[in-house]
Parts: sequence; structure tokens; C-alpha cells
Amino acid sequence: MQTQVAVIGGGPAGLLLSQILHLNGIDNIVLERRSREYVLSRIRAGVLESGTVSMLERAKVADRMHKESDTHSGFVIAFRGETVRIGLEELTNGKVVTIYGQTEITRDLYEAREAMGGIVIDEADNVQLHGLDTDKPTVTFDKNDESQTVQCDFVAGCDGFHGVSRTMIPADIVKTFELVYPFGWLGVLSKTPPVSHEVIYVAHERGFALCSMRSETLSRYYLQCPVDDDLVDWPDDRFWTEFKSRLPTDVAERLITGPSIEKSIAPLRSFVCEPMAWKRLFLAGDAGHIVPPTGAKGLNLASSDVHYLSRAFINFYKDGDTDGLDNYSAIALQRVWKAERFSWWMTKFLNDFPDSSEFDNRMRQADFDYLKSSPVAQKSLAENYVGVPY
Ligand code: FAS
Ligand code: PHB
Repeated sequence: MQTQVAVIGGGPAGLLLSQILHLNGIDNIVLERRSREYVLSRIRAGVLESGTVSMLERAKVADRMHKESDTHSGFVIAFRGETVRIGLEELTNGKVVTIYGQTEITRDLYEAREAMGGIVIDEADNVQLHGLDTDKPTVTFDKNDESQTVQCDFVAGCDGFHGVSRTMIPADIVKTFELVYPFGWLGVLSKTPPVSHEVIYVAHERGFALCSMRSETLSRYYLQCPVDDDLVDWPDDRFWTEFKSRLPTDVAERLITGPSIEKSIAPLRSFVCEPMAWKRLFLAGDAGHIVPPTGAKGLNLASSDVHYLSRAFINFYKDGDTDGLDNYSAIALQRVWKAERFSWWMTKFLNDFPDSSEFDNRMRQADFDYLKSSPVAQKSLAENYVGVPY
């Protein structure tokens, strides 16, 4: 098979890139290891920056989102019994965030790829990249026990943290930065009306908790737990009892519980790979960087990567201009590191670290007191939460 860009990974980064390249007349093939059903069964992000919303509009996959999503003009932080509301809209001259599930975005992108006759090959096994340091790289994979080859000009590695693409950057070139947090997040999805119409981040003596949602009838809740906990240790009633115990009293009284329809424990890590490009390989999304979900930046960073990378490919194929490709890694990493800093700060501020000292805890309290008392601090938090400009 011949194409211009081989896209490894059919998650939001790969599908969004594929859709935008196709809309700009650039041929591409997406290779996804898992089945479409499996990809669509994953419950992940749900808070979208305005930049991500614009990218989905640019990809012509925003109609259902605009019909079914909700926009939030603020969110709440409850810190050891005190609360502060961060008025995003007022603090950022009108910017808001949009609540729309990553699962729905991925579904919209799959349908759009299909409608445009895009090539998305799922259950593509044993994907391997070859000749990335030549001007005609190839990608081999197995499908239905047959080995197949894609010849291309470029490879976009959108295959997430555990993908093959990043491993292709030579050891003497690549530099990685990592921080693994000593706890996880237990997430539950339930067909219950959300306890609040805005997201609430809770810092409690017993640990972190988060009230979020996917719609007016679908709630998404998280609580901090030991990372090596097993889901069998967390039957629904234990989840609800512990979750309720961490919420502010008035919120706990309003909480409607019900059977979980999805439950998973996610490890928390901060990770960055430098560079995010090598020869004919370009990484985007979780393949190049991971943020802890406390800042709601994971999916949004994948979107900004795709903004820079798609623009670079378009300028190359339209005008033979290689500047965008040559500078892609440096440009994308500038925004990545800002989101890494914000997500790391939010995680340190709102989660309980098992080895934290009394001084650490006073620093968290001082972070909250400063935030509550300073419009400037709230403005900085809001600017990062809605997303720094591309
Ligand atoms: P993805 O991981 O979504 O997609 C990569 C795709 O590549 C996958 O479909 C995978 O099957 C495929 N792939 C992997 N290896 C391959 C190979 N060798 N060959 C072919 N295909 C291959 N962000 C938030 O903001 N809020 C959250 O609550 C949140 N929760 C999360 C929970 C979990 C468990 C995880 C892992 C992430 C979460 N995130 C969250 C972050 C998440 O939203 C990611 O940032 C987002 O999925 C990134 O999208 P992609 O880069 O497309 O990677
Ligand atoms: C979510 O809705 O899944 C969500 C919201 C905010 C976060 C993380 C996850 O910070």
C-alpha cells in the first residue's frame, strides 16, 4: 500500500490528524492495534479546552458535540472544608471549557473517517516501522495472519504511551523525563444525575476526590487510592461510602448513587519524550507525553500536537516548506511543558502524598489560602485550565 502519511494509532490523536490531513488532500492510512469496539469502550477524558473544540470544528466533527455537550464557565475547589469557585469566563475574558466525552469524540471521528472513505485498519497486529532515516519509510503489520506493508513519506506516531513509535527514536538521541505518583485514581461512571453542574475538585484528609460528568444523566467520579489496589477491593458500596466521606457536607447530601457501569484504576504519571520527532517520524499525543489527569490536559495536548503537526504536513505538501516539520518538536514541546507544569502543580496541590511532611501540608494550605485571596492567582489558574494559546 502506498500513502503519504502512515498514522500509527487510532485514538483521538491519530484519527483527528487523519481527518484533517484528508480534508487537506493529504493521503494517509491509520493502523490501530485494537478493534474499534475496544477503542470505543475506553472511558477517558471529558474536559475540552476551547482550542480542542476549534480543532474538532476544523475537522468537521463538531456537530454532535455542539448538540450534546455542555459548556462550563467555572469549576470549584473544595480544600479541607473550604471552597473557592474559579470563574473561568470572567477571569479569561470569556473563555470556557466544554464537557464532552473522549469516547464520543473518538466515535465521531471514526464515523467521519468512514463517511469520507478514510482508511482506518483496526486489529493491525505487530506494527513495525522501517527506514525512518530514508525518504521512503515503510510500515509492516499483520492482519488476518497476512503480513502487509505500507510505503509512505512520513510516519505519525499516535500510538499512546505503550506504543511502538517512540521506541524507534535512537537511545543516543532520545531523552525522557518522568515522575510516577505514589497513588492512582479510581474512576467510576454511573447513570446517575451529576451531584453538581460544575466540576468539583476535592482535597480531603482522606485523599483527593473529583466530581465530574458526561451528561445530565451520566456522572464521572474519581477518588485517590493506592495504585496497587485491586478493583475487587472496591465494590460499588465501598466506593460510594468512601467517595461521600470526602465530599463537602452539602455536596454529600445531594449525591445520588447507583450501580457503576465502568470502573477502573488509572496510575498517575508525568512523562515527556524529547525530541518528539526524529527523521521521518513525528510523535503526537500520549506517544510523546503523559500528564496526570488532575489538570484535564491529556486529550487537549493531543489536540494541540495535531494542530502543529497537521499544519506542518500541509505546508510541506502544499508549498514544499519544511520549516513546520523541522520545528515541530520544539514548538509542540513548548506547550507540552507548560501543561506538564500545570498538571504537576494541580496534582501536588490537590492529592495527598503518603510521604508528605507537615511542611508540605502547610504549603498546600498556603496554596489554597493564596488562591482564595488573590484574583491574580485565580486568573493564572483559569488561564491554564482553559488552555494556553496554541
Ligand atoms: P491513546 O492512548 O488514546 O490512543 C493510542 C492508540 O494507539 C490506542 O487506540 C492504541 O490501541 C493504539 N496503539 C498502541 N500501540 C499500538 C501499536 N503498536 N500499533 C497500532 N496501534 C497501537 N485525560 C483527561 O484529560 N482526563 C481523564 O480523565 C483521563 N483519563 C485517562 C485515563 C486513562 C486510563 C488514560 C490512559 C488516559 C487518560 N487521560 C485522561 C488522558 C487521555 O485522555 C489521553 O491523553 C488521550 O487518550 C491521548 O490520546 P492519544 O494520544 O490518541 O492516545
Ligand atoms: C473527567 O471528566 O473525566 C475529568 C475531569 C477533570 C479532570 C480529569 C478528568 O481533571
